[in-house]
Formats: sequence, structure tokens, C-alpha cells
Amino acid sequence: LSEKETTRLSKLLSLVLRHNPGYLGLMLDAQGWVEVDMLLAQAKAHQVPLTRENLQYIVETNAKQRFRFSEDQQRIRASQGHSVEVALGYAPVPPPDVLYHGTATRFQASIQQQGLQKMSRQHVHLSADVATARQVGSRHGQPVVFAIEAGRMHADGYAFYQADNGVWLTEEVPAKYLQLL
Ligand code: HQG
Repeated sequence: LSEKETTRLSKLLSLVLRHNPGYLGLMLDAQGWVEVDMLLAQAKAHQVPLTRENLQYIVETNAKQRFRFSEDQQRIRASQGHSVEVALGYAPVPPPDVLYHGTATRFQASIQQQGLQKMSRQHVHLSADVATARQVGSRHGQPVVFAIEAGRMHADGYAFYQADNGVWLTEEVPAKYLQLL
């Protein structure tokens, strides 16, 4: 599998497992899982060159560990990033004192007024370090990074979750917990 093909299939998996399972005629279960056999069959029906070996390779080598097989290897899901409603089932965990969120300069004023909102996804996504946050922000334009007083939020009753790939998730971040770096 070439790097280009790997990226293309990985993007297709993100689309199908996070946003639009209907693109390949699939449905996710309530926890976001889909049967691997079903995924492969539907890919084939849509002339998508996804084999079991390719899928294994993508899951294992994906830099952000975006996808995960179930324990019995029969199902697959995205670990975070969904826009479709899913119950990922992560237990609430105490966050580090500070987490980070990278965004683009054009969203800065709105975020400072309204806080961080989920927008089209199921959670606000936060990073454990500034470098990762800056990368996430640069996907949207000229990046800026906010520090979030996660420890104080947690003490104030806000729940935090950590996805299987390490990304931190929460429902919202009110503006008072945000500081522009
Ligand atoms: C912004 C990627 C205006 C928010 C990443 C962000 C992440 C507001 C954009 C994951 C706002 C939503 C998620 C407000 C938030 N006013 N703008 N009140 N509140 N925003 O893509 O966090 O590569 O849905 O700052 O690594 O950028 O796909 O969220 O800029 O983990 O695996 O609204 O996606 O992972 O954008 O990225 P997104 P995100 P993958």
C-alpha cells in the first residue's frame, strides 16, 4: 500500500466511521462500531480497494491512532472525532491541570466570547501539549492556541474523557477557563 493510497483510505475511513456511514451504505451501532466483514463487503461493492490486510495496516500505523478494532477483532470504530451521535462509553477521568486547544485566528474572538463549543462534532477536542494543539489549529488556518484550566473546570464539576488515542474530550469550555497563549 503506497503512502498516498494509505492516506486516501484513511480519509475514507474517517468519513465513514465518523460522519457519513451511509457513504458506503453502512450503519454504525450505538457505540460507533461496524462489523469488519460488512465494511469490507460494502467497500468492495463500491469499488474501494480495502482489504483486511490494508485495514489492519492502516489501524496499526495511523499516526493519530484514529481507528480501533474491538477486542474480538470483529468490529471497528473511530476513537473520537464523530459528528454522528455515538456513545463511545469512555469513563470520566480527572484531567491534567492544563489542556490546550488549537484553532485559527479567525475563530479567536468568537471563542473568547462564547467559549469552546462542539460545533459539528460530539465533543470539544483538547490536546495534552501545545505542539499538538498548534497542529490541530493549523488545519483551519493561521493557528492560535488556548490554554484551558482543566483542573479548575473539573473541580467545578465538568466531566473530561480521554479517547483511546489520547485525545481529551469535554462538552464545552466556558470562556472564563480559557487563556490565549
Ligand atoms: C472552533 C482532528 C467559533 C474550534 C484534530 C475549531 C482533533 C469555535 C472548529 C479533532 C467555537 C471546529 C477535532 C466558537 C469552537 N466560535 N469557533 N464558540 N468553538 N470553535 O475540526 O478541535 O485529524 O470540529 O476551535 O486533531 O479542530 O480528524 O474541531 O477550530 O482531534 O483525526 O470550531 O479533529 O483529528 O473544528 O478538531 P473541528 P478541532 P483528525
